[in-house]
Amino acid sequence: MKYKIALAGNPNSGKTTLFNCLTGSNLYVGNWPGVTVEKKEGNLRDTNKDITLVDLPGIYSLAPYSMDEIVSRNFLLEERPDLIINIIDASNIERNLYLSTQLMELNCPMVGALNMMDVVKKTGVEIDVREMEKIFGYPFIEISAQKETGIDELIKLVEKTLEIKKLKEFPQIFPPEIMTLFNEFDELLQNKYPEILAGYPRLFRVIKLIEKDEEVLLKIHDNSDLLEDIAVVRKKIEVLSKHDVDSAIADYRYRFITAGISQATRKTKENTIQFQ
Ligand code: GDP
Ligand code: K
Ligand code: MG
Repeated sequence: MKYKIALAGNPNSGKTTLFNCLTGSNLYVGNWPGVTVEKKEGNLRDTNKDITLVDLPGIYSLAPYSMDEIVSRNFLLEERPDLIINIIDASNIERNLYLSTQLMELNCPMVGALNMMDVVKKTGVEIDVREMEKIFGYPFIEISAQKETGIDELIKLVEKTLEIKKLKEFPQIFPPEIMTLFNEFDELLQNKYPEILAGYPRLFRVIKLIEKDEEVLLKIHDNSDLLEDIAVVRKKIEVLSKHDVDSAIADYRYRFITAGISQATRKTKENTIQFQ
């Protein structure tokens, strides 16, 4: 069995440093097809399994605004990796988890690597990784890519997560009344437009259509019936949230993250070191 896994995270989260820790010398460097964005692949070290690790360009979201975002997102949607290692700069945990809430919609097994823990520990912040798993629905591990701590444990966690056949249901990020709208729209898509973005993860497809994501709109070719159906859901979300759709969806994600973080972290001592 050959596995392909992806390393995804924000720019500056330590992706390159971690990639080098996890692979070693057997490295392939090239470009992503059609674009001059660097593509790096290597074999995961210290495992009996045949696991290729692909380093994705650093991104803040799965919105298609930059070439890096398009490359990362196309890889995740089209190549369907067996697992995502989501690297998170834990010294900037709330902002980094924003991408995580989007990755959670791809229906792919995931492991959260909380990086920069050497920095976090000095500030007296403790993160309860078991609690994080309960809240976010996938396992986390604390690492420092720079100090090379937690790397062996991360590799073990990746192996273990790959062996789990059935994907856990990720928790609901959005409140029940919004989830109801998403589910209704999902049903409508399946009944009325079964060919539209077939094969996309369902929740991802629903949200990207509702957001009128540029890349997704290109794929629906001005289907005016569908655009009308989208307008109807957008209106309902605006009424419920009292915001425009894009800020409402972003806002729900941040609320979910903020609540989760306050539950899973605690401060054990006063700040002795100021950073950022
Ligand atoms: P990338 O942009 O995600 O590829 O991030 P890099 O791997 O280039 O890392 C960004 C910066 O963070 C570099 O200066 C790294 O040396 C540093 N860095 C990476 N991991 C850690 C870590 O665990 N602890 C600390 N203190 N610095 C780190
Ligand atoms: K940095
Ligand atoms: Mg890098």
